[in-house]
Amino acid sequence: MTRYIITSALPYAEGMLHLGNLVGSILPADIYYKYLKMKGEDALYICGSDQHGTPIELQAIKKGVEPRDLANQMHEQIKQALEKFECTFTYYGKTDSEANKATVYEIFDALDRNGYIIETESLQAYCNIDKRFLSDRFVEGTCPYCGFAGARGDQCDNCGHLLTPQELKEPHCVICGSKELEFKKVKNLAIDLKKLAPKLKSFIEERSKNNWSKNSINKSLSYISQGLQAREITRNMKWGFKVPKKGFEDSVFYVWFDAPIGYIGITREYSEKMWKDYWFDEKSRLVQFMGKDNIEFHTLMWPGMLIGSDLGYVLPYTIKAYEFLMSKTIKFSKSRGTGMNIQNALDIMHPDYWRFVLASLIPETADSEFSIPAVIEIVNKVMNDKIGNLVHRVLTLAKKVNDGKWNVGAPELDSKRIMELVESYRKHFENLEIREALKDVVDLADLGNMMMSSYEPWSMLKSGKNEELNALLSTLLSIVFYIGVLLHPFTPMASAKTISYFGLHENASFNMLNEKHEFDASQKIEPIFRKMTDHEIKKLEGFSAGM
Ligand code: B3M
Ligand code: ZN
Repeated sequence: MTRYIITSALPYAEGMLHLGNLVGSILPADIYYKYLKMKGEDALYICGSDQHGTPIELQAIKKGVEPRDLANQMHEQIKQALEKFECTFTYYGKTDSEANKATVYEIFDALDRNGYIIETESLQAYCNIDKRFLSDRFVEGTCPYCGFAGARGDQCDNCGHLLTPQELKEPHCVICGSKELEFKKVKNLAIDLKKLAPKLKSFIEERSKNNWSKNSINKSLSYISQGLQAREITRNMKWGFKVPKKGFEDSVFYVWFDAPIGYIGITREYSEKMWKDYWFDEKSRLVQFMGKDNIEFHTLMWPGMLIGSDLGYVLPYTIKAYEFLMSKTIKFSKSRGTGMNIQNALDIMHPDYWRFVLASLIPETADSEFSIPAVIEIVNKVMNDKIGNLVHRVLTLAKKVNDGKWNVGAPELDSKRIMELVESYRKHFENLEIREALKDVVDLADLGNMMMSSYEPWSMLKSGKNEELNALLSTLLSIVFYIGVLLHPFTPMASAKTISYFGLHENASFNMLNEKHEFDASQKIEPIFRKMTDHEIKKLEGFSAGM
């Protein structure tokens, strides 16, 4: 049986996540993982906190605490919030663990042994006011490629180009704002991506057939054709894993070296016993979800590390990168720590609602716009009017007719159109088109609603057309049952509630579709979704941009 390792980009443990972090990697990964489990696949969902890096060190300095304490504390908060969001990680670990450290050292040693680690001499920014070296992210300036004024020293958020601080025009220190920067010579270790380029090129050409998002293929190939350069993997900082090499005792590994290895380290932390079964099986499918700003690290640097180490780790099978969720009307920014974060979102509505809303807005191929009217529309018109009402009306009617005795779940009896939609849902999931898969569920509800309005079961009941009514209701009940099962990856609670009316009290699975289930008429029929209340809308509006 094929083993799956599903990962989503590891969020920095520097602040509470916002909805963009969720929609751009964790949520689609979680939805896909739930789908795989519904199919009965052998899958792990691995995520966790990216705890190293300078933003955390800096925050700790400002607060006068140890970076490790701060990162662990944030880790707990983020983990809890994500669990409340009904994310079912196999394990949500952290990069600052002994298991990860051991893995980082093994991979580093192997890379060094195999001749892929080279020494570089470069200039590092030193702030004469703060009297410290500044990591790339702590230098900002104007991007030499697109002219964007707020470009960071590692990457331009506007055009996506990777940068070095020296390339920036008008560089300044982010801590104190001064331009009193000096670039001093420092020694670092780098991974020789230039030497790895031919292997990386074939890796991308071959593996990208497995449903990679277009942006990840295009970006990676374009970087390769521009010519890869050695990429530094050490930093002149204190917070991080110490570099185990003579002459580098004062350096730590660069956060982007130990963070992707964290996927392995976290699995190893989860289970010493089975991590190797997944990571060293060449048939394992490593499916990685991330935002588009993380592409290059995952398609070049990370596979470069794995290929160069030659230790037998499985390489990424699918790289799925998303565009961004934007909002003109609602504030959310993690780096600035303002606006609505996922904790705030949970204070407004049950996670099922957010999961559905966000899944409808997953920026699959272009940035998508998140707005207050869009949220209200999806909850009221789609979740409540289309799905919730249908489920409620059909179940209520089923209780009244036939003494509430019904059997559902025999596909041979169901209409072609229903089965087509279920097939389309599976196909979309197999192609990682998650937003489209949700649309299939909505289409199924549309089908049910159309049958309701064209055949009017209530008037059949009044006029005593029992046979027709029974046939109609039996199909409608099937539709409701399928909706209940297929909703599971998106809205686990509404799914559980819906299938509980058919006597099922475990997570939905595709197997359930092949068996007959008796309708449980003893339960009180309650709505699975409802409209947003004025109070909820008011709370949401509290996060309007400009407030
Ligand atoms: N922490 C960046 C981010 O949170 C980074 C991802 C690491 S994935 C190995 O967007
Ligand atoms: Zn400064």
